Amino acid sequence: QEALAQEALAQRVRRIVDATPVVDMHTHLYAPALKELLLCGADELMCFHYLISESFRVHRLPYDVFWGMSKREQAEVVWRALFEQSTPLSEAASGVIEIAQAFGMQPGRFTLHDLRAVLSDTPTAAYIDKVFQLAGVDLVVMTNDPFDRAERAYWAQGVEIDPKFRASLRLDTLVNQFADACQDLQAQGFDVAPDLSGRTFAELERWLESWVERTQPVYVAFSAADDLVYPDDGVRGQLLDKVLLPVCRRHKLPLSLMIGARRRVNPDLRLAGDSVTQASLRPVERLCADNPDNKFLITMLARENQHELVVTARKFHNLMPFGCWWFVNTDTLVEEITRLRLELLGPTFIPQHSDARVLEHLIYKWQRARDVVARVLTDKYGALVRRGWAVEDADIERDVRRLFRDNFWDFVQA
Ligand code: RAT
Ligand code: ZN
Repeated sequence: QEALAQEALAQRVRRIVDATPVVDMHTHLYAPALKELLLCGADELMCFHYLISESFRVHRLPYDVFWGMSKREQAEVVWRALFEQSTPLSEAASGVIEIAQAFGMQPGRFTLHDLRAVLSDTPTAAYIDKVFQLAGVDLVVMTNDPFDRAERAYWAQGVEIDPKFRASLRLDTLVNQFADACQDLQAQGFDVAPDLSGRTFAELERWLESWVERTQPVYVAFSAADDLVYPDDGVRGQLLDKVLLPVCRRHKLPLSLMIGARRRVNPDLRLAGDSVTQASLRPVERLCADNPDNKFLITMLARENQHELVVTARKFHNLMPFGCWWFVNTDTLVEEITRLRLELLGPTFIPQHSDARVLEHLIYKWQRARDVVARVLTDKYGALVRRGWAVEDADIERDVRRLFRDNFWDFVQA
């Protein structure tokens, strides 16, 4: 009897989770107006840096040999290593199988050639719509870097952005490599100095305001390793206090911090060469406490930081934990983190973002996120029912909408 009731509950939850469209609040996808920056198709999928790093453990090619190949050849090397010489068991490799299945590939075995045939390597409007629909996503947030020349050129032309794509301003170069940022800004005619003297702060504000105006972002972001300090009278602290936080306050924009990425631990792997580190939550605590009129979206890369992040969110309502990022975006850890968050915060967090770099990633990343969220919610609702609390479909709908979209939008608009 009880098993039957639990099964019926599981089906109700699954139906609602599947039917609720997602707002994907952090991706590396670009609106089609930004042309070649929007990646899709089989070869791009194979050249995803998560798969590249896994493939090196199998093919063991010298780095320069691999990087000297064309994208098509690299894709073939990765395919051979991970799908022919190995069973695609990892999170990223098995994701490719889910994408193929969503596109109607015959179950069984398929080749890279077959995959190239079912996926498109041109992101036409119809193809984008199809992928969004298969993924159950209706809006994605891009990661827009004002220091990326290719991207900057498009924004300078005054491109028209498809409303399914919203911008976020990613300021890693400004905050983490200020000397480089300064050179670039000087070349663009801003009167800034690496020692922050003279008109630097006013000019940085003018620059940031122009990007807010141009891109209409939903938040401003940067990533850090374990070196974030706050309060901080160094360069980063002053940039925060005198430029980023005031501009965010003025436009009611959250500041998103992605903490725990130790960059270029193996530079030979390029994008795939970054690693993880635990970080202190003290600076986040002080940021939230000292800047009550700012809002902070926080994700952390280390598994060890997840509990402390959730506890910090209990203390500060201007902190919104989001996503299970990169190395914690695995079936096991997403489940653990989602349970932890639900048990300590109720449905007041953002369980996942996709971090999609290739359009079709949306499909498997959200399929996986839905699987876990449905599993955890079914378990928690089942316990409530057994304890004598009725759970209606309308309750489930409200909770899932919050988790997949409203918590983000309400926070952005607050
Ligand atoms: O997960 C990733 O794709 C990483 O390469 C990073 O880009 C990370 O998500 C980031 O936004 O820094
Ligand atoms: Zn990312």
